[in-house]
Amino acid sequence: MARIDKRFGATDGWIKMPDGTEHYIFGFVDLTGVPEERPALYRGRATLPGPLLEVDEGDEVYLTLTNLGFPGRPELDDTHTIHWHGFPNQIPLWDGVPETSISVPVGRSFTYYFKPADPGTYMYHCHFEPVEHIQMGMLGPLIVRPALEKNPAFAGRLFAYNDTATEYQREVILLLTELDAVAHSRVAAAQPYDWTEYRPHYWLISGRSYPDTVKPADDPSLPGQPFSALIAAQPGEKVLLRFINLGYELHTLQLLGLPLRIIGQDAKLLRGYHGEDLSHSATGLTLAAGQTVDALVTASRPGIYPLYNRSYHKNTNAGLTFGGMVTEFRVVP
Ligand SMILES: [Cu+2]
Repeated sequence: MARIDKRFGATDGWIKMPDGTEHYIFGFVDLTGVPEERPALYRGRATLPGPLLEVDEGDEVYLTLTNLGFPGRPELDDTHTIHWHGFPNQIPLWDGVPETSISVPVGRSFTYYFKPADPGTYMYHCHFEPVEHIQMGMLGPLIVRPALEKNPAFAGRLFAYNDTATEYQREVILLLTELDAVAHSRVAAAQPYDWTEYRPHYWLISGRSYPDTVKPADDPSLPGQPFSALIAAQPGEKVLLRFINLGYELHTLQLLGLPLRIIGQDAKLLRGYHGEDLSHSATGLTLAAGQTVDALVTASRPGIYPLYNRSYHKNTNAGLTFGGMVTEFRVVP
């Protein structure tokens, strides 16, 4: 365990869809290590999703949030927070629910403290006007790595949980959201939007719509969407897929050709009261909004295996071309 000091900025930005359209977002940027005179240079550079927050079980995490304001909406003085969704040990002051703690005004900073006790896959999001701020992009993945990895007997090996049966060689985060282009354009133009009329046009994995999902991380054509959703492995490797649903819809995903072993849900290893192994084999999985699922897949033989949303109307870019919540699992020798 160690002391971890991180700093995120809250600001706005733009993302692109494969059809060439651009969409205004709110979001976070990583300011960790940025000199004190420079954070303002990160205004307008939010990414979707926000930076990966990755810590070890037992770490003492100090996460400072600086509100950089919205260059695209300079009149909007919304405050922001960081809420660690599904974290059971939080003190209300640092839980990020603005009604019961503190939210951060433009130009100010606040430091959150977390001491993670339970490994697994989580998510964080802003909790100020959350219906708007989450859909606008103020969200990101959060991973707590198990203490087992620090055991000298297992040096250099990777585990999802404190159980040797959860060993893997590669991991991919698949963070699911949707995008209502009308809502985003109305927010960009400072117009009201009735969120009960939410109706997505794009379905995203880690901020991207297929075929952009399989482009590499930090692809220069997608500066606001730095995360790749391509799953690439060599034959025989075990791949941990960390599914996170931070959209507002229920999503059912299917992987064709390679069985999934569902080992964890909502940052809990699937074990019964008496330690029974409740992990199970599946061809697909369903995630409600706010849920996470950990699945192990053995890359048993070479090939390209599609991972896609079983609701076929979500396999599209705005209903015009094939795309959407689709990616590829490539097993290459
Ligand atoms: Cu916010």
